[in-house]
Amino acid sequence: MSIIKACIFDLDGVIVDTAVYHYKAWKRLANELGFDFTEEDNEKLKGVSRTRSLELILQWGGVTKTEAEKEELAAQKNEWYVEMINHMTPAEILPGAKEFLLTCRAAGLKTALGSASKNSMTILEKINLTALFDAVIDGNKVSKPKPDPEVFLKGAEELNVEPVNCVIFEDAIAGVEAAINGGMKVVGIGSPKVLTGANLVISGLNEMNLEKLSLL
Ligand code: B16
Ligand code: MG
Repeated sequence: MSIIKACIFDLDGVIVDTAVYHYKAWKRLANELGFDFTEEDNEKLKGVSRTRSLELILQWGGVTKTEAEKEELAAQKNEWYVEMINHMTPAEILPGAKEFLLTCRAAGLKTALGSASKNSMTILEKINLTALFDAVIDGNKVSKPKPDPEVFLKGAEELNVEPVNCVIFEDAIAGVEAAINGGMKVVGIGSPKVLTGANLVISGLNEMNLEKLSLL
């Protein structure tokens, strides 16, 4: 058991399901390049950075591109993605996420976002949750992708809380590993078969409460 002073949340798959929009935009790009990929393949892109996602997709399609072309393709995908997230509303917040954030804050716990996405601020504003985070660490502030713990360690630092007193909420295996690598507690959101190594696995934040937090 440890004393939890802060909760750090991943965005996609924990607070909102932006994976559907990422999938639509990447699929459109792949289709324009003359190939397709499945929703099952899309699972492998969760929590993975934009650059790395593009590399994986090009590999699946057997397509080779120069660095300059890759930059253009990533920018095109992001343009389509941003068009979609600009239409997001608070109705898209995943069940229990807002309630648990409020519970944490009412209990005096600090809250932060720890996401790979460079679009996190836009999403938080669209879903009207910006005010519930004491710190936002996203793809614009980190150089090393998960499973490197950089994103979460920066979150702990900005909150002025020791890593050992932080719990991370993550849906991707690379994110669970990042939390462990940072010496933090981790609650996996998804399947216990996939998120091995997490201290607790739940299907969504609607299953989380302060009692479960105190038992970590
Ligand atoms: P962007 P998370 C991740 O968000 C997504 O799961 C992943 O699919 C995406 O490629 C990545 O953000 C980068 O997003 O293109 O908006 O910078 O799960 O770390 O909140
Ligand atoms: Mg995620």
